[in-house]
Amino acid sequence: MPISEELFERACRVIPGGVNSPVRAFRRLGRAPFFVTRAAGAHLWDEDGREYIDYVGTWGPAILGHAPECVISAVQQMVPAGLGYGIPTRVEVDMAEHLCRVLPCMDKVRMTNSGTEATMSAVRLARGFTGRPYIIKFAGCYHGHVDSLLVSAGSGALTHGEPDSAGIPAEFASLTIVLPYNDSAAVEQAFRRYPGQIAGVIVEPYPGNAGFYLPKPGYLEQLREITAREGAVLIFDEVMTGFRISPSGVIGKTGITPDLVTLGKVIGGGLPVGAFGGRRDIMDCLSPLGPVYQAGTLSGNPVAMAAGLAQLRYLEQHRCHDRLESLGARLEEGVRAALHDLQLPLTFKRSGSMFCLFFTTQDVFDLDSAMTADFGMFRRYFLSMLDQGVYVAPSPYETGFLSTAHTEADVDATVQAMRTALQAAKEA
Ligand code: KE4
Repeated sequence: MPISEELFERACRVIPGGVNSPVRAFRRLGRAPFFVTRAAGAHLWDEDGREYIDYVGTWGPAILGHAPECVISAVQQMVPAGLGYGIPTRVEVDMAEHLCRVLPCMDKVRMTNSGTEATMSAVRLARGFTGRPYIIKFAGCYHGHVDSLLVSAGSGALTHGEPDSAGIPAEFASLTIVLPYNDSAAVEQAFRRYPGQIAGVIVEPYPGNAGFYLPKPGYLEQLREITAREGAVLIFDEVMTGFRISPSGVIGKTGITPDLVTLGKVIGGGLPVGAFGGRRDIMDCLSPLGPVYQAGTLSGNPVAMAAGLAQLRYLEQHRCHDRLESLGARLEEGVRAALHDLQLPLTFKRSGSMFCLFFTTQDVFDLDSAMTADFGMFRRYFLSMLDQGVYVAPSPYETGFLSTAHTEADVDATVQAMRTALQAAKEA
């Protein structure tokens, strides 16, 4: 028996589903997940010695590839001084100043230990700042496993058919208004229906948890205009897109300024980090200054800060986003040529280093259109890619990520593998 399968059997006896996060389980793919032993650059190695080109990248953090030298050495320098103190440190100030400099909408920022903590805190802050009860989110957008936001959620919840998790009382969910993404009329209607009662709107500005797709022209601008007019807090959840879509995320790419932004993944360099920040008048409602309580034993952990800051500084100093765009364009060109040659008009979406191949011929711009994808075809494609040594996200409702560690040879080999995998998926 392969070592990964042995490990998975052991894992399933002591960890629910054998995994510490559901989307890792390969549940609907008909095989056990592989267990990784080592990762470097754009490549992974599993317990059975197999090597993979990696397009999951720890679900986003590995923008420089795995174990980049700049992050490793920053951690090695920090660790001898201690692993954490629960006392303020210089590196937390350095991180906060970096984030506030790069993201002009961020007057102040608070660190957390995950994206979930960041979105949970941002939503509580919006309610505390406005004194209003309701929050708008969008179907298919995933903001972590926050009770009030696990309603029509994406990512693993969608993959496993639990977009509305058990364990969340209807009373909690009743204060969450779920609307279709890319439909500003629906947002206008919600504000007419709940005048003066909506605390905020939280949105993945470029959604990456029902596959990856993009806002229609003007949509984000309309969200900004409506929330400003209505006095509601606009929260951009850039946990996935922050520092990836551009040097300053979707905010930098679009020039739209939300009131709050949530971050994670890239800003931790691979270690557990999240953050939320924005307008001073809103952020100053947080304890110990104001009445909105939020806390975390390991928030701003110096080792995690050192890792994240090293990655952010490297990104800024080495114009990495030009490289990511160049690799992304090469991948897109190869994919579109393959789809053309195979007479498979499947939908492909990309922005920079984020991309998704949808197993549908319909255009994709919201959850309903993303759900027209054929899961069986995806499964055959995924298994063939894995057999060929290419690891793409084990769900059609996730985003693919390139890193600066991917090479042209990696991309070309991936496109070649896709041709084989698509042929297999098509013929079954
Ligand atoms: P975490 O709590 O998983 O650090 O972050 C939650 C989160 C918040 N907002 C957005 C836009 C996110 O994409 C996420 C987490 N992303 C998923 C991948 N689609 C994490 C993977 C997992 O759940 O294992």
